[in-house]
Amino acid sequence: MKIWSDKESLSRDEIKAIQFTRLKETLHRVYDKVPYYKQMFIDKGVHPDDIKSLDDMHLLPLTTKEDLRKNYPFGLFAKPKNEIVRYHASSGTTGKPTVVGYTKNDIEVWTEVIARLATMAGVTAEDTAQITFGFGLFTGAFGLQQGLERIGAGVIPMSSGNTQKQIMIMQDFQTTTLIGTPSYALHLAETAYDIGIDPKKDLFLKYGLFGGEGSTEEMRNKLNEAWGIFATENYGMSELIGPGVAGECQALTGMHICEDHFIAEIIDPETLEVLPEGSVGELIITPISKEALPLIRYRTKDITRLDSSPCSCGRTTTRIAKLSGRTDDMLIIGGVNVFPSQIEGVLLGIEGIGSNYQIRVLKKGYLDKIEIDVEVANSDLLDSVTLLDALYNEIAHKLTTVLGIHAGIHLVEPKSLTRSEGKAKRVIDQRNEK
Ligand code: DLL
Repeated sequence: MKIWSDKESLSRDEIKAIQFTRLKETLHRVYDKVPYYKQMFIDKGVHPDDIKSLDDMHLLPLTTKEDLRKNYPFGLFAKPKNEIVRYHASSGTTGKPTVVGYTKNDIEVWTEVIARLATMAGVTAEDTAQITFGFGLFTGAFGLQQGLERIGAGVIPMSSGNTQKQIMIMQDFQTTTLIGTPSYALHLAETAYDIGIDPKKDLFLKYGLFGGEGSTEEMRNKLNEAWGIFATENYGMSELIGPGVAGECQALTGMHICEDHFIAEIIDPETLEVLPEGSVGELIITPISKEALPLIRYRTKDITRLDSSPCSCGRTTTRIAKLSGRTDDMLIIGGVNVFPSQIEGVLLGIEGIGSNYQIRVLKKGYLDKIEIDVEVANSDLLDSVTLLDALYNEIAHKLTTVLGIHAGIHLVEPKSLTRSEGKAKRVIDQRNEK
């Protein structure tokens, strides 16, 4: 399997040397060009010159989304407007979005890292890639497009929505690579079957490159099964670059980080202490080649662990394990901490259940409670009390034994829950509703 860049298979010492040089440049850039950062460094009692090795990174301040919000829209930019060639923004659920900017060189780096991820996933110049992320302020679509074109793949910029038309184009253009969120990819597959197209027989898909939202191994299995593809996932975030921070190779041993452009750490989200490799905690990323919007030790709120053991693909870069959730989406149900991803893992592993579910969090007295609407795979099941009972009991039993939680379960008709065309909203918080 081809490796796109020789930067992906350097020795650990070589990678660290590049990281240190670029980190120092980045520290000076923010200190000299971004007054807000200079003040953060002063408040923390640290100067760029105090950082003598990567091991000193813990001395540096952490950056949060709140810092970006306070500086809306361009306050953290380290380059003047005439050097910014692109803007994107992440859709904040409340208030103003988080704005990010790119210089020409930032776009070049972005293109390069996506070229690496696409190559890792198996895509080549022979492939035709259909992008179902929305083209717009969201970073997903543009990011993938640039990198896929760089490796010579043919890009179909479908954008999101128009689900039936997506299938028609997929068939007529002989799309081999599907790009989007895992939840939308499943919705697309469902629509294909509905209109009488069997993706495995009637389409030409080989690869699925998914990202932008969490998904479990069970979800990967469903995607592979529905489409007859080899699904990989990739990770990124608007503030850090967009997609392109890390991606899975075909060995599926975690997502290889483009470490000559990003330094990853794991911290304990409570104490903020850096944790040793292998520990589960919050992912902190420092982009080290960004010109327009350099960020120092950015708190992603994503929960995972790092692994730099060798990978059979030949890349030597550290890998991010599949995310277990975000620090802000953890639910506490009857005193038990649970992530929506764990609930998904249980549900999608049960036969007879469709791929869609909705978790509602409610308040019962002083306690939080969850109710889960779960689609059955086949509506005939809803006519048989015995089968329904058996399915209900299996879900309840697994949620209790595997996760230790009790949940209200409602088995509902196939395709009755709302589908998303981008990132699925799996949890609805009804705690403050009267
Ligand atoms: O979602 C960037 C992206 C687009 C990545 C397309 C991959 C593909 P944001 O909208 O800023 O950027 O959302 C970033 O999405 O902090 C994670 O919580 C989540 N996320 C992204 N990729 C994954 C993944 C883009 N592979 C937020 N697994 C991140 C789990 C993911 N969560």
